[in-house]
Amino acid sequence: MTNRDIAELLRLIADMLEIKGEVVYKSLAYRKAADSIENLGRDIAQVWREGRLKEIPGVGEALAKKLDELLRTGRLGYLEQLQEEVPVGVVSLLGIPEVGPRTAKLLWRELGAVSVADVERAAREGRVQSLPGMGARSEQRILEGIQTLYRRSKRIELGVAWPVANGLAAALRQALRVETVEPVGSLRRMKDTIGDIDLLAACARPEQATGAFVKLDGVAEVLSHGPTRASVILHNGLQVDLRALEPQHYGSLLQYFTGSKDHNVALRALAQRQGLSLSEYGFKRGDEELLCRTEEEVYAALGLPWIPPELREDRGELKAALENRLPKLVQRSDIRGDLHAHTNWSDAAATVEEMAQAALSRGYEYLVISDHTHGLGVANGLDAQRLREQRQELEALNSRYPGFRLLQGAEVEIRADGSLDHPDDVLRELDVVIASVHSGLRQDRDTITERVVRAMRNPHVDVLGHPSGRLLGQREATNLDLDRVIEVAARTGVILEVNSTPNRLDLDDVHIRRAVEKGVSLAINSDAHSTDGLDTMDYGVATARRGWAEAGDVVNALQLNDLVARLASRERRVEH
Ligand code: DGT
Ligand code: CA
Ligand code: CA
Ligand code: ZN
Repeated sequence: MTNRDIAELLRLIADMLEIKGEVVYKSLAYRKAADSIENLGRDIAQVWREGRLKEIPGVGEALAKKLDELLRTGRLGYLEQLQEEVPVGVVSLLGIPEVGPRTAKLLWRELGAVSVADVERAAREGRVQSLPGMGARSEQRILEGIQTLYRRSKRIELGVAWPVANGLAAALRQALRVETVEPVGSLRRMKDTIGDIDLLAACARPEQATGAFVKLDGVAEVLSHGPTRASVILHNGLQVDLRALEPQHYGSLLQYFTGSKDHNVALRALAQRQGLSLSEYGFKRGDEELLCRTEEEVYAALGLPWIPPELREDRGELKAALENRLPKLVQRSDIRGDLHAHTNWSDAAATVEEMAQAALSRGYEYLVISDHTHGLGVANGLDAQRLREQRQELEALNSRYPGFRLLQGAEVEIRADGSLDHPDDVLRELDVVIASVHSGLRQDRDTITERVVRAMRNPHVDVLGHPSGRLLGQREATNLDLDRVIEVAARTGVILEVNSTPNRLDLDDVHIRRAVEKGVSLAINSDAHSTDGLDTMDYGVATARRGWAEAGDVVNALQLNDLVARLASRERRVEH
């Protein structure tokens, strides 16, 4: 058990004591001990082995006995006894702003509420206002508190959290005049959604970092503030945790707080097999301590190469590292162009020329203009005649920008029966055909899978756009059988898109990995609807990296000529 695990257990006990209505100093004592264990600066298991638990501030005789039981057996009789009296669900009511221990107890005893949902239902039915000491106003405040809680507990998109976290990190670097402030946790692993933002800072006086952090612009509420850690809520509702420490531990802490938890558990087990104990503070072999200033040193101590954060999900990365066959992940700098961008020919604002200039300024060699087709009901979808007109504009621009090439594509709707929105003789004229599903998303598994597979068998279809159709936080993926799609893509040479729009990130990391294993090509596309939209490419590249993709798996890492040849070869491979 880590210091943090134990601190959380002690806080749980404190919450339960408060709900039971025990004298206040008891729960305060548990909270104080939790704080000092968390800020100990050493692995508590080590302190325990040295028989020095009672030297921890706030830990007396009784608590030392409980900690000993916990560290020895992994269980705590006292907690189990409390849990028989107070259901854990009642503790979760404390998460509602406006609900303290007294109210939680009332809601539980009088209404039988053991979850936030129970309280919400009771409040909506007007059953809360009639409780002793409550009224219509307090009932309303509880309902509002529940909405705030739901907003806070919702995972947020990587694309929303990333700029916020980097802005905070930059502000903190400036305030402290130190270089080492970094996002860690799921954000550093570039997960598609983020529970909360974690930052890590190294400086000689950690309390200066936490002090500056809670005063940053954008902080709405300080949840906790100690010498080495602090948590705040920003005005936009995001929670941010900061850990600060002295530079000599930085590598170990960076590794620990990057996670994932599962990766760390596996890494600790590997260390143990080598006779080393690994904690957030460094390694130990017997009494000998090994501090790591850099993350490379942490992995090197176990005979491993450094593992990119995107791979740290305990999905085989340690085995691959041990066998020296980690993938050489695709990088942003490998990307030579974008195969999916919209213009004011259909539903976006920018002109073709503005998009071309934006692509050029990002160092691209090519850009595919892929506006929507006419059948989609999207404002201004292109018919065959307008596609020909657009082609002329692209060619005129191509002659003005040597060394850069606009290609003509279209994002063609896959109709409910799997036919496409344009006939073959129109599709044949296009450089790149992206086929996507935007309507009829609720078809059953067989129907939608056959529909998409039929479209993939059309020899003119090059790319399957945002295959799963998910919209993060908004809409689940369709019933499409992605494993079958991956199989068909492997056979037919259809390229699967990694759509980089932050609320899509579709394919996701798991399916990218399966596609890569089957030799399927990917196109990492922004699906930009504005010039700035091209920059979402970063999130798509990160997602592809989480799926173990290398540059060789990605068609828009190809030079223009090779890309054109790859697209041409596709028609010859199709089964009929
Ligand atoms: P999230 O916030 O849900 O998107 O996911 P993470 O991975 O950012 O998780 P978070 O914020 O709870 O913790 C950040 C990192 O700290 C996590 O990736 C690994 C480490 N960590 C956190 N809690 C624990 C724990 O209870 N045990 C262990 N071993 N590591 C933890
Ligand atoms: Ca986090
Ligand atoms: Ca966190
Ligand atoms: Zn699109």
